[in-house]
Amino acid sequence: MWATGLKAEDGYNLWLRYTKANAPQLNSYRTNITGILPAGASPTIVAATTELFNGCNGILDRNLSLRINVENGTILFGKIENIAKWVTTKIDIPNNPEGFILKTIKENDKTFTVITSKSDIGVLYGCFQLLRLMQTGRKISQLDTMSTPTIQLRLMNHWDNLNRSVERGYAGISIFNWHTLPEYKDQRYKDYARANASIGINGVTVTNVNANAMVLSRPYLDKIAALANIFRPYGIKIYLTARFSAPMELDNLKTADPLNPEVQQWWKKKTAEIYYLIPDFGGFLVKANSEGQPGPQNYNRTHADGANMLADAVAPRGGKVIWRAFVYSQDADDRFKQAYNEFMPLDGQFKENVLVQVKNGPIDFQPREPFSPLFGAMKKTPLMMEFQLTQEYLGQSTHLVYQAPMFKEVLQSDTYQNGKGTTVAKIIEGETYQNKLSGMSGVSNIGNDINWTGHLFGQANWYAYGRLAWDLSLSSESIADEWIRQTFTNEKATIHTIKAIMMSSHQTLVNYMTPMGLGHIMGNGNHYGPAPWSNTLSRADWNPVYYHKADSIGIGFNRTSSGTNALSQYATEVHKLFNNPDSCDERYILWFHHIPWNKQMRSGKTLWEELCLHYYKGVNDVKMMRAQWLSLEKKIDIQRFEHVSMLLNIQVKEAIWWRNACLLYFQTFSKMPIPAKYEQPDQNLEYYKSLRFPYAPGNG
Ligand code: GCV
Repeated sequence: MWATGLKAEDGYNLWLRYTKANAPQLNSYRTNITGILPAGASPTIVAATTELFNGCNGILDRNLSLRINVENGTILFGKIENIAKWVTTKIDIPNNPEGFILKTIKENDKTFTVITSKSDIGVLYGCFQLLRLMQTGRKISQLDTMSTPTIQLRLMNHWDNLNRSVERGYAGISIFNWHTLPEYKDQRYKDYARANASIGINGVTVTNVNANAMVLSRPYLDKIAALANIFRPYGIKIYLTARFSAPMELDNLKTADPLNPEVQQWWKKKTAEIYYLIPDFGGFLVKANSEGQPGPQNYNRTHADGANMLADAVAPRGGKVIWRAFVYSQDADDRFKQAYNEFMPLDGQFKENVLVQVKNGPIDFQPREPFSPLFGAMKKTPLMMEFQLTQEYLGQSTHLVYQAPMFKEVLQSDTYQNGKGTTVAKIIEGETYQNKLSGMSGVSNIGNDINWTGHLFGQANWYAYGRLAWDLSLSSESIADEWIRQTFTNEKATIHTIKAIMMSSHQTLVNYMTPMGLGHIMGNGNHYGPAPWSNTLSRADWNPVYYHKADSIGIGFNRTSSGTNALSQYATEVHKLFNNPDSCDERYILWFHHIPWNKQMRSGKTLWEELCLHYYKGVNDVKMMRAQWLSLEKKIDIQRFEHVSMLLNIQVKEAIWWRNACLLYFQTFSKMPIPAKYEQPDQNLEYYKSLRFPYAPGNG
C-alpha cells in the first residue's frame, strides 16, 4: 500500500485483474452462477466456469456458488442446447460457432443473464465479454448482444527462438521454456492462453519465422503438443514456422525442391506426425527467400510452388499455409516494389488453403508507412494483415506508443482497387473479393518480464490487436477506453488523461523520429536510436541513406514516374493522389517525393522549417505526455506509476536524441539554421555519430 491506498501491482494480471474497485456499478448486483457442470463438461466449459467464478468473485467481492437452479440474478452459460433446458424464451444464435449471445431474459418473475453460443468456445468468448462489461463499469442488467468475429484467423506470431532469445523482443526472454517442456507446464502458459482468448486470439506460432528446422523434430513436437494441450480449451491452435530446407536438415534429403516427389512425401509424412500429436494443428507459417531464409526460389520454383506443396500436405486435415510476402532484393532499384513484383504474377496460383501474409506497409513496420500496394491488387488470394506489436522501430520497450491509431490508419486506407471505398479492412475481411479465408497476425511483444510486455502500455497494443481482429470496426479510442478501465480504473478524469496520452502517442513518436514520410533511419542491426547518416552496410537497401536520400537539393525518395515509379503499383486514384506533391498527404510526402529544402509546404513554411517544427513538436508532446502522467500520482498504485514515470523520462531523453541527431545531420545538406526560437542541440553531430550500443536487446 502507498499513500493512495492503492495496492501495488506488477502488471502480471494484464486486463484480467477482476478487482472490486473496477465495478462500483455492480455493488448492489445480486448474482449466482449456473452452468452445465460438472458432469460431462468440456475443458473449455471448465475454463469458462473458472474464469467466471474468479472474475465475478473478484469484481463483486463475493463468494458465489454454482447453482443447479436458475434463480433471480443468475448467470446462465452454456451451449444453446443446454441453455434450452432452463429457458423457454427463443434465443437466436449466430451461425458462426465462435460467435455468442449475451442476453438478459425475464421469465416467471426472474431475471437472469444468458451467455450462449453454438460452441463451447463461443461460450468462453461470451464469458470474457461479460467480465469485460463488468470491469469497464457497464450495467449488465439489460443485455442484448450478438457478437461474431470479423476475421477468421486471429494469430499471434512469436519471433521466439529455441534458446529463448526473442528476435526483436524487448520484454525479457521467451515465455516458452523449451528446456523444461513437455513435462513442466508453467502456469504462465495457461495465463497466456487466457489473455489471448479474452480478446479472441485463436492461433499462435510459438517460434520465429527465421525458423529452426529442429522445431519439427520429434522431441520438439512433443513439447509443442504439450503447449497445444494447454491452449486447446482456450480455442487457440498452434501453427508452426516451417524452415523450407527442413527435409535436408532433419533427414538428409539432397534437395528441398518443392516439385521433387521425395520432398513432397517428406512434408506429408511430417504433417501426419504433427497431426498425430496435435489433432487441431493449424498449419505452417513460412518466411522463404527473404533475408537469407531458404525457399523455393533456390530451385527456380515460385512462392506458389513452395506454398502449394505444403498446402497439399496439410489440406486433408483442414490445415492452412500462411506464406509471407516480406521479400526484397538488392538487385531491385526500389525495395518498395519487390513484394508486389514477386507476388502479383502469382495471383490465382495459390491453393485454396493458402493465405499470403503482408506487412501493413511496403517496407518494414516503420513508424508510419502508407499501405502496401498488394492490398486489393491481389484479387484471387486471401491476404492476411501482419502488424508488428513488438516495437522494433517504435522506441522498443521504453517508449509509450499506443499503436491502434496506426493500425486503423492502414485499415481505413482506401485502395480504390475495386472502386471507391475498397478499404484495406474490407480486403482483409475477404469482403471485396469474397475470399473464403481471412486472417490477421500480430508479431508478439510478449516476453517473460513480470508484466509480459516490458512497458506496461505495451499490453494495450496486445489488447488492441486482438480486439480489432475480432471487430475491425472498433475505434482505437473505444479500445483504449476499455483497456484503461480494466487495467487501471473506471474513474472518469483518470481515464480522460490516460486516453489523451495514448491517443496522441503515435503521432508524437512519428514527429520526433520520422516525420513527414521519413523512414528506416535507425541504427544498424539493433535498430535502436537514430542513425540517418549510416551508409556502411554491404547492401544499399539496408542503409538509412538509401531511404531518405538527403542531398543539397532536398530530401525524400522519388517514387513517381520520374523516379522509381513505385507509385504505379497502386490503383490509379491512389497513384494520382500521391504522385502530385501538392495533393500528396504531407504525412507521407517524403515516402514518394524528393522535396527541395526551400519548397513552400501547405502551412506556408519551407520544408526545412516544417521538418524542424515536427521534430520539436514531437519532443514537446512527449514532455506533455510525461506531465499528464505525473498528474496521476495519486490515482495509480505506486509500482505501476513509477514504472511508467521512469520510462517516460527515458522517452523524453531519447526523443531529444532523435530530434537533435536527425536535424543536425539533415542540416549538413539543407545548410539552413534550426530556427532560433527553438532550444538548440546541446551536442554536436559527431557526438551522436559516436554512440554505440553493442548490447541493445532484440538483435538476434
Ligand atoms: C524475423 C525485419 C526485422 C527482422 C525480421 C524481419 C521479418 O527485417 O528486423 O528481425 O525477422 O523483419 O519480418 O522477417
